[in-house]
Amino acid sequence: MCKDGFGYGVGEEEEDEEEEDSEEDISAANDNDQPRILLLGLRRSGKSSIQKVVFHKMPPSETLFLESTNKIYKDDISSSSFVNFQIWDFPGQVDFFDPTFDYEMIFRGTGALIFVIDAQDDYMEALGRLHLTVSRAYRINPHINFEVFVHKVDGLSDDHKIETQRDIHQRANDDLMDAGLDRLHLSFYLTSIYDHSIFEAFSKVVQKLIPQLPTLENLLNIFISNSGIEKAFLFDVLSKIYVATDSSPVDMQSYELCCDMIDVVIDISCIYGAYDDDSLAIIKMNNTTVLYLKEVTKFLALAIHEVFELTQVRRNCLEDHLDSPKAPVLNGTPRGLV
Ligand SMILES: Nc1nc2c(ncn2[C@@H]2O[C@H](COP(=O)(O)OP(=O)(O)OP(=O)(O)O)[C@@H](O)[C@H]2O)c(=O)[nH]1
Ligand SMILES: [Mg+2]
Repeated sequence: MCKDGFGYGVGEEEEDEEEEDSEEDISAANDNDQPRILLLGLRRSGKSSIQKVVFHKMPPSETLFLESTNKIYKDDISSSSFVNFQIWDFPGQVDFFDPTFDYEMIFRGTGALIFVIDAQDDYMEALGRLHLTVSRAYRINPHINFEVFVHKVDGLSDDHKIETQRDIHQRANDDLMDAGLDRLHLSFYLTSIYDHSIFEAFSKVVQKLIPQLPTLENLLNIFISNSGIEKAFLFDVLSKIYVATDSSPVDMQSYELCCDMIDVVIDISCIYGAYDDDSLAIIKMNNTTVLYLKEVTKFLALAIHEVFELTQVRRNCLEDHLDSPKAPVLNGTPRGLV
């Protein structure tokens, strides 16, 4: 198990706990220093759906049957994922004055706070809650990354999406200015569990928590410039979060193709054998697009989007690059870089 994966704390192995009682659990959780990502927002905004779809491969349509969360649900994903952190899914309408929740302790160990707003609903109440939540958390820990998911945008037209994000952005920042919290920075994302936008947004949230990101980006830049390929992603296989990519702009289509490829490879591995150190897959889409997936560690894979025809010569050349000692990140665990 890759217990010493990325993250700014190395956690102890924890038992896979399902639901837990707040007071006791929170103090226990504070005993380890795994970075924490909190999911907060009003009831039915989509927090549990996000956590289930991204980290537990739940099909989006099944989230219709999720019950309302009534206790903090802590999900330690480090045993099945490269990235070493916990996701805490909160009940909607948390009461900051409830003495059983020690928010001071919770926010102190938090790396990112994701506030989910249902964009298909009236968001005025959510904005009030967002302000209360982030201002309280910021006073306790100003180093938290504050992320706002303008969620369920699948039901909105493109124009409506942009306008909703702009309006939420404007109102939330006005509220912060009025409260003298102009140094509190909020990042906004348009998300839906019905497409890849939720994985993209989560990737960006997670990347901010990876101190080695510039090194990884640099290595991927060197890799693509030496091999002449279009785009390379380093993926956390379980969640399809990309831990790093080269610095050329991310085109959603390349990302989606690489995500779909991971699904295909994992499905085939499940049927015909384990996904292991030597796993390698090449999918030729048409004459100009080739996808290439190379296992790096048990939890990490390098996905490459190639827009030239992959001849045998070119394939040998790519494989040489992948095995080159000049590309340690692609040729063993990136932990050696830390
Ligand atoms: N259209 C759409 N519906 C979504 C999306 N995400 C979640 N939902 C639906 O929103 C409803 C509420 O989802 P939950 O994940 O239970 O919401 P929650 O924020 O965890 O709610 P509480 O636990 O009560 O706080 C479910 O019916 C989901 O199917 C989305 O991206 N688009
Ligand atoms: Mg929930």
